[in-house]
Amino acid sequence: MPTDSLPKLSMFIDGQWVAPASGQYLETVDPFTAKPWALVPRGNAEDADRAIQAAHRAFKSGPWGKMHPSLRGRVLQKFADLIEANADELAEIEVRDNGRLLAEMRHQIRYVARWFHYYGGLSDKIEGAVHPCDKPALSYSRHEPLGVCVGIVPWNAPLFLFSLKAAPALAAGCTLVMKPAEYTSATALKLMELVEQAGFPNGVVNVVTGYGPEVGEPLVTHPLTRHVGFTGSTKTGAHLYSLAARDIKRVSLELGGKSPNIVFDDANLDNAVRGVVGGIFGAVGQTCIAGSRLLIHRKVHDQFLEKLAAFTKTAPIGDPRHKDTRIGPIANAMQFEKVLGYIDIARQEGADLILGGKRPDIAECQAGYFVEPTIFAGVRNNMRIAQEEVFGPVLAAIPFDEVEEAIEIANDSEFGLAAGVWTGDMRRALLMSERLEAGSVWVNTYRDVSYTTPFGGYKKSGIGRENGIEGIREFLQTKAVWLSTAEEIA
Ligand code: TXE
Repeated sequence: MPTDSLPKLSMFIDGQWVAPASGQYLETVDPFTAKPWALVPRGNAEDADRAIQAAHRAFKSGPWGKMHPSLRGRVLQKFADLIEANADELAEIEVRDNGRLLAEMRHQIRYVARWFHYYGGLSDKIEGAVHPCDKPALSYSRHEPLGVCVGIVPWNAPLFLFSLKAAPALAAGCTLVMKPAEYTSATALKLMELVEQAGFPNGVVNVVTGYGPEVGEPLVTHPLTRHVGFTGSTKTGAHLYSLAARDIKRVSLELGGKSPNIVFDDANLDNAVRGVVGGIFGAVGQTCIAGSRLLIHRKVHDQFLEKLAAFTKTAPIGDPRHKDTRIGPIANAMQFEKVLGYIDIARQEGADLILGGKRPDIAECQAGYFVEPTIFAGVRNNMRIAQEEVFGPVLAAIPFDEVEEAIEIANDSEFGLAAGVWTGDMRRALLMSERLEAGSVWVNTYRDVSYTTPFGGYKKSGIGRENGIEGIREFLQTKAVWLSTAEEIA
């Protein structure tokens, strides 16, 4: 039973702070201490309906849909300024909820503001077209907002993923109902204080909280919902896709990955080590783009693994609030158990554990959900550890001899979110970037994402693109208009 002494948070619907219809709350837990620190409203279908109705009213009869895009853009940019000004406080809350490093979150939340600056600037630059017409008519097209959009986001980067969905949807003129993950709802709710200050009309941005099937699913199936933007597991994404299909709703899905990071023998190995470590141990491996498969050219295989293990060992593990910490806890108990389970699976499959593989023997890491950075060598690409998303600090190293072999292994995955290539040969870099089946390919770098650059998956990693100009198109629909110039209709 949730402890009543903890602070109770409220949902934000139609510009009001509201309690859940159920009267029930969930505990949200600090993964460093494994102790609850706040109570989050346990929303249900009734709350979902209130939020969708509010967003629908705001779209249909409120000022948002009719506001000139330049003015909408100004609200978004004011919101961006407020996020920047409050970044430290938001970062503290984010860390308390999901255990990410405080220094990293302070930086990430300032960066999040740029999504609202960028899309605020883009809102009045969406232009239609006049078409060369083969009839006696003027035909032109205009881009119109879809209407009520639902955003369902996970716990690994709560505010960042919230913003990737919210900024383009709002800039397009849509209204929003967001549902953060049940483990990490506090920052999305805190952000609503800034929504109030920025001057969004009531109902334009709403946040409901609680479990996916209880409050998320009714948002997806609601007849007034026009778009579902989801980031999370492929399993839940596929389920929501099928629900949205019943009413032909638009979806964008940003799902799992098993991204290869490919190191050739002509690479700058020191840079590659840093890129591989950042790619899999950054955010303790809890990123959709984690470079969780390491493909190493056999000529440098042993040398590279030695360097990699030596560098990884220097990363301090511990309190995510401490400025020197590089490896914090896993975000929640469910994920902690899952990661340890995959380490067992890899051992049973016969992979060779060369680093980590357990909870660290460090006093301050005994309460929280810590797992050491873990490296398995001798992995074959058909092992589960090479095919399934672990979403934790577990790297699977696979040797290769030829370029074609590296491409074949890299593409032998149901996922296709990202890939990294480390080489000194630009012709090879170009060849690889053409042949790799991935929505993002990084050459001599890894994990770069920007508001300017489209991001999304091939294969089971998703549908649609976030960020950049492509990102706003997800929230627009095109209307063709024909004006006859004929004097007489035949
Ligand atoms: O994910 P879910 P979970 C992967 C990762 C992780 C696994 C499970 O491998 O171990 O998924 O994590 C909401 N209707 N990723 O269980 O279920 C849920 O409340 C509507 C990768 O957390 O996908 C949360 O807000 N909503 C990923 C969101 O979906 C539903 C990031 C994500 O939850 C719902 C996270 C339903 N029926 C996990 N069921 C990435 N690629 O970034 C759940 N939700």
